[in-house]
Amino acid sequence: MADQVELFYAPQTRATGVRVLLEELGAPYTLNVLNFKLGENRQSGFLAVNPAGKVPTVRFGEAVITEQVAIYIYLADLFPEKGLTPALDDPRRGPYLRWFVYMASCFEPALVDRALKREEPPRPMSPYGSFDTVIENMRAQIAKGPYVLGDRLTALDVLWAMGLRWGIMFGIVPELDEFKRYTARYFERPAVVKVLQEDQNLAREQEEAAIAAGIT
Ligand SMILES: N[C@@H](CCC(=O)N[C@@H](CS)C(=O)NCC(=O)O)C(=O)O
Repeated sequence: MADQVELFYAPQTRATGVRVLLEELGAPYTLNVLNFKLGENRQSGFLAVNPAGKVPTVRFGEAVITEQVAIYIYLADLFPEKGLTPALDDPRRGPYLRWFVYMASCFEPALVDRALKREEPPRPMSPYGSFDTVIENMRAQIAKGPYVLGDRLTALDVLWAMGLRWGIMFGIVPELDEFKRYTARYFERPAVVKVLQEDQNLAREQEEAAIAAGIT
């Protein structure tokens, strides 16, 4: 078995949250940083790993894992002793999976439709119901707090704190008090502070490399 998780990475993307999770887990990892501005995610080397050309992508031994939700679940399970995942027989396991999948199957599609000003699909056909329902479901769950699963910090909180923060920053998710309190509390954690700081440096370096290559 490999001893390092390899994370294909670009700063200020969904991969940022995965790196925060790796820090939270104290996992040994290497970053394989791609500069989107230089099109490095569209080059054959990376496309052979993930034909979608997207990050986060993780390689661990022979296993390649794409889709951020799958990656979070996989990594938290890989290091169960860190306590960020409920065990298979823990009653919280079901809700844990529920709120992970809700990100990919409801929250993100609802946000994309809203961001692109697309009409919501008719309710019976919509995978997420309505944008307002998605926001209210998350608000109500987070209001129970202090974490998504109540009194226990899990890998879910990395995903949701990052997702809600980005959604608010882009003006798509409403700035509800519950979301602001929740994300502010999570963003004080050393793992997030460290990764966001390093992301700023990486983003600057990538911008400079693009300018040097004549791409603006
Ligand atoms: N369904 C994927 C989406 C990943 C995704 O869209 N990643 C963006 C960065 S946040 C990306 O790699 N964009 C580059 C591109 O598509 O060219 C997931 O959940 O991980």
